[in-house]
Amino acid sequence: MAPAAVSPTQQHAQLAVGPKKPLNAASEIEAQGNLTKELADLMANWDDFSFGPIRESQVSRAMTRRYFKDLDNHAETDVVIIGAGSCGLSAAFTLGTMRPDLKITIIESGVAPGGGAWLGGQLFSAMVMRKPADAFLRAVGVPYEDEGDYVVVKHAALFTSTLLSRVLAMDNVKLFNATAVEDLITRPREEGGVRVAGVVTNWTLVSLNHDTQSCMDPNTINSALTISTTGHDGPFGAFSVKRLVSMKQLPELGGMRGLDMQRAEDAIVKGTREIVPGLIVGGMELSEIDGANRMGPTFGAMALSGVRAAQVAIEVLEQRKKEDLF
Ligand code: AHZ
Repeated sequence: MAPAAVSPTQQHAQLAVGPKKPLNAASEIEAQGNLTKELADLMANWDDFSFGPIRESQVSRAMTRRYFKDLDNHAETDVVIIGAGSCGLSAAFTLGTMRPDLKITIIESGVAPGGGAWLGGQLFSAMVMRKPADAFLRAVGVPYEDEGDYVVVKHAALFTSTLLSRVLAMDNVKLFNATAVEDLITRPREEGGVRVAGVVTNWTLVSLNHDTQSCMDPNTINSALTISTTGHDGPFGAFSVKRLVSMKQLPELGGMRGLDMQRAEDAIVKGTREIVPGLIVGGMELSEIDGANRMGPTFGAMALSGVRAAQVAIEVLEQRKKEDLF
């Protein structure tokens, strides 16, 4: 008899499959595809199968030991990237690849990194990138169809998951997701104004509840350089540039303008720069400073703004090291 928890849909699915010839021998299973022998052996012997033993505290310690070691290690970092959208991840990939000696810390407020790059426009699947951003796809290893002046990735999630997996596999990169940047660390400069010297963080769920609880103080990360890629204005978006205005380091925001693909993409890539000492801004966050157009569902500028942000970061780090400014 089927267990009570089996849903009618599941029962239906089982019936729909109909009687099938079981694949028993590991060699038969392996021959069906490119499975490893190990996995084929497992599939041929479910009766003998069981997981290795575990005690709950082992799971707890396996996670917490690593997390707190990472927090300790990344309390002082070379580069913080705020936001793991298409621009932030492209910056992380470029910087992490070019400078494996740098410690890179990504802070992403969402549980799922990737920002607006899991879908194309209007929730459609395909992602369009205008050339020459196809060079970035080849560097990361994302397949695409060539349409002449632009290329199409069959699903935006293929771009984002491939880029994310390349970034996460890097030894010099740590992603703290579900963590929001709530403020910037600043130091006064002799010439006037401030230098950004790191970020102030909190669990995003805490950040979202400051209005409902008494003060819940944040944590900090000191960084030689910060790259902000928090996207255009929204509940968390355009975070750093809005904060720079409120601390009077920027006079005002230009405000993102209407959609113009042709203009918007060049403007974002060309405008990627250090906005105040210690803070580089890339991606759609820039459109809020510069009053640049939006481009909607074409992502080449996000990838190449990330590449440029990484390049600017390397130049600034070299320059400041020479001037002994850290
Ligand atoms: O969750 C945000 C997203 O993943 C994250 N983020 C924002 N504020 C943050 C904060 N602390 C930590 N205070 C924060 N993380 O930043 C990421 C931004 O990703 P995005 O995809 O929104 O920005 P992007 O500039 O990489 O790409 C934008 C792509 C475009 S263009 C466009 C249009 O023209 O309308 N719309 C989008 C989404």
